Amino acid sequence: MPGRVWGERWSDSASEIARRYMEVATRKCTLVCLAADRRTMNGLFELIDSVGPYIAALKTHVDLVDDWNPEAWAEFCARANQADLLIFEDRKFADIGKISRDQMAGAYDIRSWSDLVTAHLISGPDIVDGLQAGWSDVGRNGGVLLLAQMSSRGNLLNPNYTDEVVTKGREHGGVFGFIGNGSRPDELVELRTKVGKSKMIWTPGVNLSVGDGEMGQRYGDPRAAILAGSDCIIVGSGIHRSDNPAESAKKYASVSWNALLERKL
Ligand code: S5P
Repeated sequence: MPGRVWGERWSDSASEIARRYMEVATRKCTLVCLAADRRTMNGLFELIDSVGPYIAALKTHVDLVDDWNPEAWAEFCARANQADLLIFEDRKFADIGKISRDQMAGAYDIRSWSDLVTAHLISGPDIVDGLQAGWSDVGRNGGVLLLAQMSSRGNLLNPNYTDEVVTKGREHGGVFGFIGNGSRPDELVELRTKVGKSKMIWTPGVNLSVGDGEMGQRYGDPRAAILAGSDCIIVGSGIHRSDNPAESAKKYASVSWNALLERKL
């Protein structure tokens, strides 16, 4: 069934986690990853309970939760698993391989509950091996999303840098895919051409209302992002700041799913 909607992304994918994502997305008819950027554990629980059915993955910033504690976090991850969600820690690792491996442990112990993490390739390709070693240390599998583009204005990820990231990341089995700029569909089309068919592109910087966000965040149309080659829209404020997060999540789910079906035709 996922093969029918995902086409070559399914048939050419060598990543177990990418297949898991495509299966969850197909089961729930949504290509939404919620950026759960709330700063209290209660706020996070409320969010996951209301929008869980309409999203396929949950993106966290574990270090911005004011009242974080290991017990509450374990409960949060258990609820995410019950809700059939991949857990994605957007830690944006950037250090040398060995330190990145150690940073997967530490107080937050990211390796033990994350399925996906983000990394910059600025320090070189060993970071991917370091992060993969982190998961191996606890007998788990995970996937790395490399930042190939960013949605924030004035960022330094120029086209040459993007090319380097894609060239190195495309061949690495530990790379699940790339973060692309959801606010610029034309740039996404180019990114998809460079990446080819077999790896994921996930895109922040999307919102159904027009205009840009705070502090240099740029937004684009979620449907346009999927049609341009994105496999998942990462939505934060558009859901967690709305008056009715469940209704908003449902809307993003249907827009994203319909765009995927349209892309196949
Ligand atoms: O280029 C990027 C990469 C990421 S991962 N731009 C981003 O905005 N993000 C993340 O996506 C950011 O850290 C935040 O959690 C989310 C966007 O949230 P929103 O509220 O602007 O939708």
